[in-house]
Amino acid sequence: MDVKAAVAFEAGKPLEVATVQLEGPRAFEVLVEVKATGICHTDEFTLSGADPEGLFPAILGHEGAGVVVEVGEGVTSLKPGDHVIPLYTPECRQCPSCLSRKTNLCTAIRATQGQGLMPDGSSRFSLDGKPLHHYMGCSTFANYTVLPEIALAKIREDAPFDKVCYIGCGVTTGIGAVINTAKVEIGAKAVVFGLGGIGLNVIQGLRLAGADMIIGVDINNDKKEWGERFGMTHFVNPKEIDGDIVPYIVDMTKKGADQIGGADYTFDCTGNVTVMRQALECSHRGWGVSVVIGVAPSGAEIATRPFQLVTGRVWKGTAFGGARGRTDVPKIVDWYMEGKIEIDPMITHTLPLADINKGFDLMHAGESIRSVVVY
Ligand code: NAD
Ligand code: AHE
Ligand code: ZN
Repeated sequence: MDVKAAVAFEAGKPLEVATVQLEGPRAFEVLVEVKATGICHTDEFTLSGADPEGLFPAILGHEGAGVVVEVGEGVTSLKPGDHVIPLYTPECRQCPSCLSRKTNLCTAIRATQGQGLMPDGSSRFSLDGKPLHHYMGCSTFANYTVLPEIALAKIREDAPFDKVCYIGCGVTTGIGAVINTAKVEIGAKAVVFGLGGIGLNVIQGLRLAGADMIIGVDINNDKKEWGERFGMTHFVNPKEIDGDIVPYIVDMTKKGADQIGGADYTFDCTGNVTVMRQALECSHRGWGVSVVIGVAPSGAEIATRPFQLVTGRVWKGTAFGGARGRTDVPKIVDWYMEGKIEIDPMITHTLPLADINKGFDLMHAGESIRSVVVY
């Protein structure tokens, strides 16, 4: 069938909206009509050419929501008409990783997903007979896409697509990093570096978890009001303080008898490896946990003095907030529908597919939190 897609032909070039061809679902695959998709910084990261796994030409997008149109042979858990959220971290419930119960990083289809292909090693998308790569197993910058059954979370039908698409990445990543990865407890002191589409969800996750002190750090002062809107208690612009941010934050967190200082939990939501080091080093001696969420460019590496770890700080990372998509995503949709978490105010811009590049421009300019394309 012919579908409308924003194609990434080359790294560093704007997307081009085109009619491309999509093959129907093969065994254990599902054809989905995408109703809405968010634009995440990771789409920009791959489009920029900084992603070692970036492949071109490709149909990017991994933060969608839509409706099942057709199911391939052998599909048992979904039927036409079901409302779904695509999962770049699938949940097969059978691979050693899923069965370990220690990680959400299902390995069933990761190898082909990283090659921009469906699990059988082929692409469903093409243009003029030449294959186009899938992206993160989702390719939501197209109004129809094909995904493996294990990469779709079935969600309730009254949830608005143009809001819950954000649960496909940003919301789940931010809230999940707090709840699943850091396991933040009531009364904790936390620092969030980077108050964009992910960082603000970390902040609302910290509010949900009952953190006492939530320090937000961003180089853009406009983010102060945004952070406060979701529960941030203190704001720091590293460009506006004297000296290094690490002792500055350690000082801020000193309280009563605890004159060592440092946060119980810190989160990097920037993808900047210098910031990742600062986040680790301003966590508390003996027990501080620092979670890397940001995705760093090809070749970038993190560094710290091993003494930072010897003295009890823990450096962790999280993908998709540690969430098991088919199990957890429908619950997060319920939290949104029940008013336990907020999404609407973070969706600052809604665009038609024809204007998708404006969404990237708004992100570059720091003017959006999330732009959502509605088909
Ligand atoms: P965004 O562009 O919306 O926000 C980034 C924020 O970081 C901006 O507010 C920016 O001003 C701030 N910032 C940049 N440099 C900074 C610095 N040196 N110090 C402090 N603040 C700084 O991006 P986003 O969509 O929120 O994504 C954030 C990061 O998370 C990206 O690297 C993205 O690729 C990554 N990500 C990871 C996962 C995961 O599963 N691990 C999921 C989604 C996104
Ligand atoms: N391909 C990159 C890494 C990109 C990356 O880390 N992706 C995150 C999700 S970001 C969503 O916005 C992720 O889930 N990683 C786990 C995985 O299996 O991809 C690289 O550096 O090679
Ligand atoms: Zn994302």
